[in-house]
Amino acid sequence: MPIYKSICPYDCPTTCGLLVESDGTRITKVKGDPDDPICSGLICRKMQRYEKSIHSTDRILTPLKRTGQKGEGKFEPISWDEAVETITGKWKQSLDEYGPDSILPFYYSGVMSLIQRNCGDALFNKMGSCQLIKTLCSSAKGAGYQSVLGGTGGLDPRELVDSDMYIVWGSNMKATRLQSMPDLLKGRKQGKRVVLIESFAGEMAQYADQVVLVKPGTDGALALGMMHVLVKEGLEDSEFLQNEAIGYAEFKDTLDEYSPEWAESVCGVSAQLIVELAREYAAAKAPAIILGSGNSRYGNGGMTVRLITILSTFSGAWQHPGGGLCGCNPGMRECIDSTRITRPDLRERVGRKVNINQLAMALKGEEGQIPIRCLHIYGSNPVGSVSNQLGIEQGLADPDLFTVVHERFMTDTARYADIILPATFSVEQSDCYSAYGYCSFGAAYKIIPAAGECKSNWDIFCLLAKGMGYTDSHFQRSEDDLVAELLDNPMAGLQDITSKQREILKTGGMISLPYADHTSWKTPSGKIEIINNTLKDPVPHYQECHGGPYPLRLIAVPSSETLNSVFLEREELVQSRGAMFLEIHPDDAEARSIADGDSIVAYNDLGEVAFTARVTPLIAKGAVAAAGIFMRRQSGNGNLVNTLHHERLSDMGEATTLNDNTVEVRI
Ligand SMILES: Nc1nc2c(c(=O)[nH]1)N[C@H]1C(S)=C(S)[C@@H](COP(=O)(O)OP(=O)(O)OC[C@H]3O[C@@H](n4cnc5c(=O)[nH]c(N)nc54)[C@H](O)[C@@H]3O)O[C@H]1N2
Ligand SMILES: Nc1nc2c(c(=O)[nH]1)N[C@H]1C(S)=C(S)[C@@H](COP(=O)(O)OP(=O)(O)OC[C@H]3O[C@@H](n4cnc5c(=O)[nH]c(N)nc54)[C@H](O)[C@@H]3O)O[C@H]1N2
Ligand code: SF4
Ligand SMILES: [Mo]
Repeated sequence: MPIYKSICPYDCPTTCGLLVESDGTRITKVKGDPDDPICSGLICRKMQRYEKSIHSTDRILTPLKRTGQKGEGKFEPISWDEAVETITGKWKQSLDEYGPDSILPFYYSGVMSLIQRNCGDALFNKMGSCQLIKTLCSSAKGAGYQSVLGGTGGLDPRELVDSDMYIVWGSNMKATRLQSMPDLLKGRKQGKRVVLIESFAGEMAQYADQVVLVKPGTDGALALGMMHVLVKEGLEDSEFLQNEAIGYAEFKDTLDEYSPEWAESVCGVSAQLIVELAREYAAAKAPAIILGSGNSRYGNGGMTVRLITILSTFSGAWQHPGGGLCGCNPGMRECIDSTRITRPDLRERVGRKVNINQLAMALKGEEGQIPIRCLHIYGSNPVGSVSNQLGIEQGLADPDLFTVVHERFMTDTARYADIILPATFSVEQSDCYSAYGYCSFGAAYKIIPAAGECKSNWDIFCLLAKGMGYTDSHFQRSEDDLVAELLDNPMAGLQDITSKQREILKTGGMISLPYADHTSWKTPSGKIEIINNTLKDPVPHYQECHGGPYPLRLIAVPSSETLNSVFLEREELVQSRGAMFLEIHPDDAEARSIADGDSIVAYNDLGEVAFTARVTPLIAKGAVAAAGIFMRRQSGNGNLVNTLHHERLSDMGEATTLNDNTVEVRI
């Protein structure tokens, strides 16, 4: 059976290369590509049976029109002609009656390949519609890091082989950074220490020499406490900081107030442990902090990441191979010109800005504001993934709202659509891929024809553009033409690649790109910016998260079995993930007479969610954690964890604060 190169399209830092076996109409087998420069053939369990998803009998195969109530999930098949006519008819009417700000495009990370993810922008730019601020994931992390190191590339995980100590700071690497686990395990065998700083250490505790449990949203206090110790004991690399950083002297003076005892009172980690951790960190020559995104999803998330980034410079670790910070911005140079996909030049007016985390608020609208009349969702399942589930459902149920969803499966969001358009899988389309966690880039081409009447996002937007009467040549090309154009007009990141690598991109596969230079500071000043005068708070300091009035801090973490709403069609993965669990510390459980396995309810001012209690000492006291996104039908009362999430934003990056909510729990 012929074997083709392909690439994993999902929202995961690795963007693994795949070998896909196909008879020309069906995919029969999928495995990791051993020649892939990143994963070397190691892929997660989810993608090892990718063909089960592609050929699932639950797939939506034709355009559908709603026949029941919104949310009920009753639809009937219609032709593409009818679908396009209905949608463009509604858009034209809305443009005439209310103007372009009544139309909201909504997408996020269902598909991460570059054309299929971003191609709707060109059409909505042409239309002049609302503009979505896409900050559902880790924008606070990016903003915090950049405020100190600008565009300086962080460590590529492949550089971790040279580190001599690992601080895994809020990352469930086994679930979300699988390809770095072998290096971590090997390093540990060689005697390199692994310290895990977590609010919920469930899956990673077994791989760490030391587990430090921190109260959610307080890592900034821990970082400040450690820097206090470094300075007090003269363990910081003051020569490096004086030469390479701006504001070191001024910041150093402020550290006096952040004693380990103060830090203990904020983050719950004992002062003694903070002192030991700081000494251990300073004693290592090339320690790597492997930073997840969890602790950035707070009202103080930008500041937290800023402080951790500053800590990473304090012992001069960046000067040594393997030392520094991993998890932020490894590939620093653009590979392709994304404006060839998004076409900002087609936009003639600035549209109303809508933050993705505030969908419920936008649909509700305000007095005097133009109402959102048309919502176009693709590559996203906001009912499960965006804050304030009940508010979003209320908005989607509005009879005056016309909703289109491009989907592969009947998600809880698709159930509210007026029209559903059937979407393709990665093997049924062509595209370019850029890994966000590594220095790598790839291209993969269509292997099998689309199932049923499914179409790629690109093809759908071209059809809709035609239906709108837009004659721009952009909308008349195939996605293969666009892939070729992008590769023929490379940006700086691809300019030095070899002819062999160029050939790989033309035929399909991932290529490795050079690591960043970690000591050439790509900041406006050319230095590490400990003090940054462009910020509201030039001098970094401790900042509280949003918090709330309820006694337990709720965090919503990724599940290792699924990936956000992707793979919910896979019975074997859903089964092994199990019920909707809420992890709770034994002391907090006992105080509420909760036993392991009890049915419990978590609640706050936004609503109530039914969970099964899992009592574990691996979660910080005063915290509860819910892993994974579920379907409404899998939940005891139809409510998912994001029912309990407010729509508040982070301090930097206008990002989600989905970990920054409080609840009470009862039997
Ligand atoms: N299997 C799987 N893989 C995935 C995903 C998935 O859902 N499943 N999601 C994908 C996506 S979209 C992304 S963005 C990445 C996810 O990337 P991350 O968000 O980095 O996810 P995790 O690796 O689970 O790390 C987050 C960790 O932060 C911890 N945490 C939460 N709050 C705090 C805090 O205040 N302090 C500290 N120290 N820790 C805290 C949580 O307990 C959790 O273990 O992974 C991607 N890969
Ligand atoms: N409770 C909780 N909430 C979370 C998270 C969490 O861990 N827990 N994680 C947060 C994070 S980090 C992120 S990034 C967001 C992700 O949130 P979203 O971007 O909403 O991602 P998903 O929930 O996975 O929904 C993606 C949908 O896209 C569809 N899809 C996949 N490929 C294609 C395609 O080619 N075309 C089209 N049209 N559709 C496609 C999939 O079937 C899926 O239903 O969720 C956030 N919300
Ligand atoms: S989900 Fe992540 S680990 Fe799994 S194959 Fe895709 S990129 Fe690799
Ligand atoms: Mo994400």
